[in-house]
Amino acid sequence: PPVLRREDYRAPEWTVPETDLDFALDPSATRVRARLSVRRSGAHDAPLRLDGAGQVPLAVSVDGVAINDWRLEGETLVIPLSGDAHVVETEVEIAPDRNTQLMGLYASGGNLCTQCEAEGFRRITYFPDRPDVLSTYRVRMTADAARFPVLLANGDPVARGENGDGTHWAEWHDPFPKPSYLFALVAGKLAVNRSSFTTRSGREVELGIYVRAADLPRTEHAMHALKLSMAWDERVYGREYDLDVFNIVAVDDFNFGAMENKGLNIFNSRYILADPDTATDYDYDAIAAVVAHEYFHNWSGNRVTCRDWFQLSLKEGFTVYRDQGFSADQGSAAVKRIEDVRGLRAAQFPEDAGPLAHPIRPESYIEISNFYTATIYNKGAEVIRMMATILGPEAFRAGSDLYFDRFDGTAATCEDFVACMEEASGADLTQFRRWYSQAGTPRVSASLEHHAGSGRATLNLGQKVPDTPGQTGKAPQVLPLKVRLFGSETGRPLSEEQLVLLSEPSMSVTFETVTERPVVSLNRGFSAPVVIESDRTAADLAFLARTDDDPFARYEAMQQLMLDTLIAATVEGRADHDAVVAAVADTLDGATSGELDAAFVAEAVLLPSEAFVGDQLALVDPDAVFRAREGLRRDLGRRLEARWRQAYDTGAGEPYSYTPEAKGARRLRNVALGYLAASGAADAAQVAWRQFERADNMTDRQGALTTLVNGVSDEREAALDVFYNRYADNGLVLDKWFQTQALSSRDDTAALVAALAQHPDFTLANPNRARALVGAFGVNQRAFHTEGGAGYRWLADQLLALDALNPQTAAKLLPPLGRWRRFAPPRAALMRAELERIAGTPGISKDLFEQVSKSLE
Ligand code: BAL
Ligand code: ZN
Repeated sequence: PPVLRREDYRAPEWTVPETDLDFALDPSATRVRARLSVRRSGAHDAPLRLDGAGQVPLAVSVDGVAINDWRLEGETLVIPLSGDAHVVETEVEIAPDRNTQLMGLYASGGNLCTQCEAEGFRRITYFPDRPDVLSTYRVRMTADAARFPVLLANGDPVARGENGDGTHWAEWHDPFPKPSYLFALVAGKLAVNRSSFTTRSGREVELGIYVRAADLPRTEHAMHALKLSMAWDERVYGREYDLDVFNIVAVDDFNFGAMENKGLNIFNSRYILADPDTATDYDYDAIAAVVAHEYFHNWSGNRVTCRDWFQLSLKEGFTVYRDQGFSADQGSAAVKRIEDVRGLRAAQFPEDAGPLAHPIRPESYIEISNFYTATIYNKGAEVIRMMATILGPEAFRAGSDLYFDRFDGTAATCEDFVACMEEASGADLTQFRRWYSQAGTPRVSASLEHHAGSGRATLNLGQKVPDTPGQTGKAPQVLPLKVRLFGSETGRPLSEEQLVLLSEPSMSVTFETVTERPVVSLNRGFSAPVVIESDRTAADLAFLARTDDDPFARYEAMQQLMLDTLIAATVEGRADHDAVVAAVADTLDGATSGELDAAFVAEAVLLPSEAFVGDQLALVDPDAVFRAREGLRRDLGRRLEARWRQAYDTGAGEPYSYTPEAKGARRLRNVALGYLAASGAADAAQVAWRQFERADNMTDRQGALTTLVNGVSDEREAALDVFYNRYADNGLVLDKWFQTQALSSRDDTAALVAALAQHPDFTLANPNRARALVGAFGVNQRAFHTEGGAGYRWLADQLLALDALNPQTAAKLLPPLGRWRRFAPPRAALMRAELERIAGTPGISKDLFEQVSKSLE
């Protein structure tokens, strides 16, 4: 398959100012008639080229006259045109119910819906399917009135009516020019939760969340989040909604989390449906974040879109940054930051260190679907965050206003965004731009010298950006590092917080009047997405974990202490747990005394994941990492048993409520339960079972199930049965049932997962279900790397089967196999062999081909 390169970008030869679509909807045979007004752009005599995929033209006409001098080049429809402006009409037939890729128009749960980003629109009709061709859309849908009573499309509804033959029709008009990837339609039997929002200029917006009738009671949280998002974007970014209606539809079969189609967001139902009985606190938070994210795209993505797909982070990085800000404002900003950094380290750091590493603005791709990555999204958000940190809030907001103002209604580039930030602030971001072109997680070395006599302390910093595939010998980047000194004797701050811009390979920062031995708090708030290598001792880290006034830095010191301990245990078999036990005890006491909030404490006392520990090692020994981590967990459980029981009992028996305090208490209780079980306490399974049985909410029920599933007990089997039977008709909760088992730390997880793939409720056709079992297994480091390579074989088999249905989802689940270089033989060889088997399978998709071939390079 061809490789597309950023440098090859050319402006479109033809534009399409207006698009009229007419759908005769039917699951097995939908007719699509498209009427495009096209205009020649620039002086050239090139024909009109329209992208298509999977269909053939049934009719083509120009200015109302049928033509037959069109041709197909591959799947591209080429139409010779003599003038500078024409009306081109095409007709095709497509079969939504045979669309298993879930790109274009497809069937889900008896309804019809679309997914067009990035290149799904070409599977619906012939069109210049690229984000820099913006068009206004008028859409008419005709369908069986009984089967598809609801007909929705982008924009505002214009008219609807009956045809007298059992069919009905509806027409929608979207006045905002948009690229084809934002097109959407939905037809089906759906109930609606209606509400409204008045914008700050007094515009009344009708809001609707469409779901299956039975799910209607589970839409309130999403509706609330939507209104909060609309108000937040007005207040924080000055962005107001622009149409008379804003609709959301939830569907069960969806490749992404959700999609920001103009005025008609389509969501994976897992990011809409919630009630206390079926959704965890984590689900509630994720729903609010995704609702906000899609809503915020109305400006950062829709009003200003991307010129080409190499600019994807322009809208995704910025929008993730925006949704993170929204979520931080809804509860504890510190806990939100900790969660985001945990997520970055779990998904993006390994990507940046592996065969699929790419800059946030990639230079090339084979299949753009493979670039909806943690790097584009989450590292992209970190890059925006660094700009905000460097410029300060006022200048950043001025830059964002300028960007929206200048590029409204157009397709822009990352460079346009950075240039607006420069213009509004007067800052020079020339070197900062390297964040867009260089992949890899920078490594920062830090050491602190103190001269007691002069009262001077010197912080020596160095940076190195590691080599990544295709990129070696990189130039230094601009790293904004927030630092502060604390006195190790008094615990007092010895300096203000300072923003250090490390832009050279090395630099020194001097602090005066440092009257006692200082300890440095570094990269506070995770101000730069880097790895810090410092000479701080275990005692220094324990000190910061206890005293730092930045909650993130406090968490970070604790994590580093745990990580150092786990690495020593893994590599040297040295199990000196004293410092960690003391720091965890202190932190738990902070919860008891009320000094620290429970949600923070729950995060702070969690050990780094096995995968993250593995990421620090030259070669990963999954069994040694597991043993080291379990050893520390057991020790923490045993030596602090009384404290865990106390934490567990705090707030026990309180009826469910969804407040930050109640959420924090549930989180800490479930962490405590995990440690209690790790300690080997004789009553742990009974305690978990009691929680499971009495729970009045999913957070507690699933927390108990997770603990039980990690062990061997009668309670485990009983809980799995009860859970399954209770939720047999709720797909989203069954996903949890599969996922919890796939993430289990039991020795026999690989075999249990293989057996679960034979369960009647398992299907690869539903992406959520595939991710719940196959995706979760791939990130269960110990289970996936079970000796002998059975896990590798099983994953490869699943990927090949899934690729035949849904290439996009299959390709996203490949990375665990691609990390073979990080493992010693025989694992590395076994993993490679499976990659080669996939690569050698005839007919694999270009999605999977790209991932597998890069992983083998
Ligand atoms: N644009 C794809 C889904 C999302 O990032 O919102
Ligand atoms: Zn997005």
